[in-house]
Amino acid sequence: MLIKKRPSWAMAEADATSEHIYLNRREWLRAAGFAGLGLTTALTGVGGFAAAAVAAIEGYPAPRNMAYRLDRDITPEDDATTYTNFYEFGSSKNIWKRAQKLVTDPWMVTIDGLVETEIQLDAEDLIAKAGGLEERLYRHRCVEAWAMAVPWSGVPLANLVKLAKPKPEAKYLQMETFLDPSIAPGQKQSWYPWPYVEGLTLAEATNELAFLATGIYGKPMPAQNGAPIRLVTPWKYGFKSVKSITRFTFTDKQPVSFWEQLNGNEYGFWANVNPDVPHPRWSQKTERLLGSNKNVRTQIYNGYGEQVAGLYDGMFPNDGRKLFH
Ligand SMILES: Nc1nc2c(c(=O)[nH]1)N[C@H]1C(S)=C(S)[C@@H](COP(=O)(O)O)O[C@H]1N2
Ligand SMILES: [Mo]
Repeated sequence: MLIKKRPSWAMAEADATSEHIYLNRREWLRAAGFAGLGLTTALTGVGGFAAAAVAAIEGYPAPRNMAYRLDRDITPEDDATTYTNFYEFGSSKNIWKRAQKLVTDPWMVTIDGLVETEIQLDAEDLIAKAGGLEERLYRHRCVEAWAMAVPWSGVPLANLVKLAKPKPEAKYLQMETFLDPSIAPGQKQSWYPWPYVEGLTLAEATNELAFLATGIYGKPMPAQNGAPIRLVTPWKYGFKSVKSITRFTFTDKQPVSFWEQLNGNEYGFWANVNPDVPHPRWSQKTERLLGSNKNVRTQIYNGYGEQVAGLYDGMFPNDGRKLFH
């Protein structure tokens, strides 16, 4: 999970934006008080680790992990925070004002299912225990063929998996959004299978790219982008990146996601980005960049094949499309 080398799509040192703190991985581990410790050691040594992590989580902007950079400009903040998909607040892109009703502090999170001990804790404690914040630049590709590139702050999802101590039978991690129709008008629309649910295999959840984001653009996450914690899986279509998570359930059954329940022919479990597998109703060859509205070619696994292609070796040899629709 730690970074070995710069992936092929990452650019040289001086790209991306200016105002953020640039630290390499070793420097930020030192800044977070982990110098000389493997992360595993840090996670198990609860006392000293917790203190260091709390100190690290306090400051936005979080130190940028330079292993995750971009080959394109960062999307203007205004575009990424006002053009959002959050069906709990309505099916249009323009729900950001309505989403401000979401109260995200305190925010109780449950970790349950096939784990050694089920736990409930506040999102803040969870993030502190999961290692403190870092910032990563990731591309994001919605299945609707728009795309953005944003700086997320958060922790690797693998750290939560480690904390949760899943039992050997656990094969999947299911994640669930809050359910409260009194603040989220979309949830009064009973034809949707609320709450929003998504899932990953444990191999995917512990891949280095899978990220639990708590912030964006160097600040705490705005409600409309999925405060206080949301998933980010940049090699998959955006709908996998479930927002405002309240429950992480370890299970031996493949989760059936919100969109899969609604229309399994269009939105499958895997949903890996592939320009050569069209959505049943439109092409996935290109994507429109929020902000500039330029169209660029879509890349397999959204350009993250080096990190994730190995997860899928030998699966569906006669029907590779299953991984991508
Ligand atoms: N709970 C929840 N999570 C969600 C959605 C949603 O409607 N509800 N929309 C998904 C879709 S389709 C996309 S593209 C991304 C959008 O993230 P953004 O609005 O922060 O760009 O969130 C995903 N996570
Ligand atoms: Mo999406």
